[in-house]
Amino acid sequence: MTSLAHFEAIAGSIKLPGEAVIDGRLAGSASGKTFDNVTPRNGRILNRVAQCDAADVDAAVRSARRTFENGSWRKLHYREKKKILLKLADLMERDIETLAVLESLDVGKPISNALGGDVPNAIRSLRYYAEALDKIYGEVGPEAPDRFSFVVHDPLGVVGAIVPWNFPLHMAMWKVAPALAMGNSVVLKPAEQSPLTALKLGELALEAGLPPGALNVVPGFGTEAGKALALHNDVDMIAFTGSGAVGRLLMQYSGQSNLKRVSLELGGKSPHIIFADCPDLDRAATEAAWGVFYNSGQVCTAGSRLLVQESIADDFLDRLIRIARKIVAGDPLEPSTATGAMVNEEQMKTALRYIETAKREGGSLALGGSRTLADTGGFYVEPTVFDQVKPENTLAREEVFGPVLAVTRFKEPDDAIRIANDTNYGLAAGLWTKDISLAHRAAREIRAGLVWINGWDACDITMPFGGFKQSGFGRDRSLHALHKYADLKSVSITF
Ligand code: TXE
Repeated sequence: MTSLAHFEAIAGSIKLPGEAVIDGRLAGSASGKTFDNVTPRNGRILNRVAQCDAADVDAAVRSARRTFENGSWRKLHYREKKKILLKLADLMERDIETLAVLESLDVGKPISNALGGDVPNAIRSLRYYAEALDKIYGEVGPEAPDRFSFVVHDPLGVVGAIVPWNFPLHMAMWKVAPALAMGNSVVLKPAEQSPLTALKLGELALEAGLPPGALNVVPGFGTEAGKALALHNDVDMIAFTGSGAVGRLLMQYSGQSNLKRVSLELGGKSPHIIFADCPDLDRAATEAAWGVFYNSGQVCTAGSRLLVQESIADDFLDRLIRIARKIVAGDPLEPSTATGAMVNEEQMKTALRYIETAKREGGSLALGGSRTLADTGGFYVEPTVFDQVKPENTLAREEVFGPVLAVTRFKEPDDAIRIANDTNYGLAAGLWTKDISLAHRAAREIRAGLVWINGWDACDITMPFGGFKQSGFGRDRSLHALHKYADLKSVSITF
């Protein structure tokens, strides 16, 4: 069953989604324009997708607003809301292989990751918020002799979700599920590199019985569809995952339009610290390797800065490189493939440029460093490790978003904490030590939204996810994310 032929057969038989989902209907863009959707697997065009612009976005926002105002979703009994969202999760489960193949083709990620990670994680997120929506209580204010006061969570209205291409379905679900669970209507703008699973999600939502307009999906370019959504005067919030550059624009668009709320999950340059008393060097080396090479390094929490204490550095690097050598790039649809392609030619070229810069700045290339599988026409880069990277070097400061690890050696624990914090970012950090005091002290002193001790990427839907500093603000995941999609209303009854 789980062979390349099996997944190629699925890929060959699926009707690839290419139409927007607006007001409960599938439709091309109003202008009739489409864009080529290319697979990084081999650089070929997969299909043509509706190129939505301001007119389509406006139609989607109007529909979302109508649905919000008429209450067909917002005022639905919580039992019904829950039933529909859980039905959607069941339909995703039914179509799990299709969704996984779409994700693998669109992004170039190994099918084993899509099938074992992206899609089940998205389903889990949806179920979590579906199950949570009838457990949200308001508050009762302090008792007063002449007044009864209470606080309720009111949905915001129309939420625009602008999402990236590295985990397209999963990132979409982190925003769509809590926003819908709170009673909002949503307009989802997938990344132009990876629109397929979002479009399929829009179709499945209709099949599940979500009222027309509750979830609209407008594929298109950031500068057209994304900008129009973020500038729209009838959108109450933009929930975003993507680059810092676009995050800055979104805050400007908010100021230029209706002061809509903005939540930003931006990138990182996350430090992964190995102290000399690391409890398990092999496990730490495995997690340090996968922590940066998973999804070809295209992960906002990638542990792209390895800080290793000098006394164990040579030994640790040997172990890490032995593991990394086995992470060989291959066909994304082949079930045994360890790592796939980068999302497009541009991202590949960016990674290769950073590799050249690191060489120029004196980094010592310990593994990889080149494009691979070029004969396929796809966009593959070898897992790459640079030793002797100085904290001030470009590779230690800028997000590559590719399979490139910068290794820096440190002497004392305090040096590691200082170097870890010497960045504009603050998304994730990891550290390995047996010393419980050091673990707690470092976790407290490191300025990051996620700190993992003795295990990288201890991610779970129940724990908030988001950044400090220029990694953004606002949280995905957990009940905190639900509250992000609501305003607090204070109601007082005077006797
Ligand atoms: O991101 P963009 P790109 C980082 C990573 C990567 C870099 C560039 O470092 O190398 O960003 O990737 C939409 N108004 N991350 O260029 O442009 C766009 O259509 C409104 C980190 O792909 O930020 C897409 O849907 N929307 C990251 C989304 O923004 C606009 C994940 C993200 O694209 C827009 C991705 C505009 N003017 C990239 N311009 C993470 N935090 O995980 C673009 N978009």
